[in-house]
Amino acid sequence: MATGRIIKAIGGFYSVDDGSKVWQCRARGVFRKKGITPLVGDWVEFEPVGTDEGVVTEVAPRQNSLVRPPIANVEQAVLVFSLREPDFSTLLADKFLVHVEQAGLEALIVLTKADLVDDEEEIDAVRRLYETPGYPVVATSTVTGRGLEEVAARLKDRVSVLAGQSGAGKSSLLNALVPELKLPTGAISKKLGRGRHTTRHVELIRLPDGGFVADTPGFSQLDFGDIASTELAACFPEIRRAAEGCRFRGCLHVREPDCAVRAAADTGAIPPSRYRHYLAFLTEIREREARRY
Ligand SMILES: Nc1nc2c(ncn2[C@@H]2O[C@H](COP(=O)(O)OP(=O)(O)O)[C@@H](O)[C@H]2O)c(=O)[nH]1
Ligand SMILES: [Mg+2]
Ligand SMILES: [Zn+2]
Repeated sequence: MATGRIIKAIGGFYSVDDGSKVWQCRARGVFRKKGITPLVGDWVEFEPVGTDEGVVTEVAPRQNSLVRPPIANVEQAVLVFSLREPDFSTLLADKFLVHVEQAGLEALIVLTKADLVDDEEEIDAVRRLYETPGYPVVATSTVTGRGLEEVAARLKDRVSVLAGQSGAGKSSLLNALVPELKLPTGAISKKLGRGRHTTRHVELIRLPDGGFVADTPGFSQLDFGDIASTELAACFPEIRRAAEGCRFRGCLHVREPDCAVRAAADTGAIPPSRYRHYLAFLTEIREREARRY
């Protein structure tokens, strides 16, 4: 009996990485009966057949699993935002962060294209903004090499999924971390068309220093579809903490009396933009809930 991690799944075939080599496995029929589909990211037991094939016999309990992309045991979301082309948007960043929190993942914010920014203070301001909720921020450039070592260190020995809008620099960043990858970037990747990419299987890419990154972007839909208005505050760590001081348990931190969140936003202890985005997302979610009931 051997153990490993599924790094690729195509049509009932699973590539299982045992730490030193990759085995081509099928899954035992019992999984189908039990309603278990092995996922990329799963830790499994398998029975070797010959020198490089095998049969998956056991799937270890999952820490978590994402639906899109379908991956198990992801630990970290790497949110990739460009500082320029397009400009950094705190609204977009906060939207992604809510989805990361909802999925129960840790977040790492990677700012790309730092070579296009003249004023270093702009980067420091983003770093300070996300210190309050507690998200690490790394400024990078694939042109100058800035920040790449720190990103590699933060990805080491973990399973991460990249997220971020098209053009943010995700493929460029992956190419810089894993040189033999040679993913298409920029104009070339757009020319290849979406169809090819959206129908692709999910695969975990092994990082040179250890750890894996999913090769498909996570959180492609940012519509708050599965977040309830009562759950939103918990997706902002600094609001979640401040809410312990609110007078009412069900406080939504809008206009309720003795709201500790609103008080903290007034003093700046909660960054004003974060509180503003909380209110904007809350409105969006409540409108959806009103339509539904
Ligand atoms: N100046 C500069 N341009 C970059 C950097 N990273 C990516 N780009 C450019 O940004 C565009 C989009 O990059 P790409 O990696 O394809 O983004 P993706 O859509 O998120 O995968 C391409 O034209 C890249 O050459 C960077 O650090 N500095
Ligand atoms: Mg890309
Ligand atoms: Zn409150």
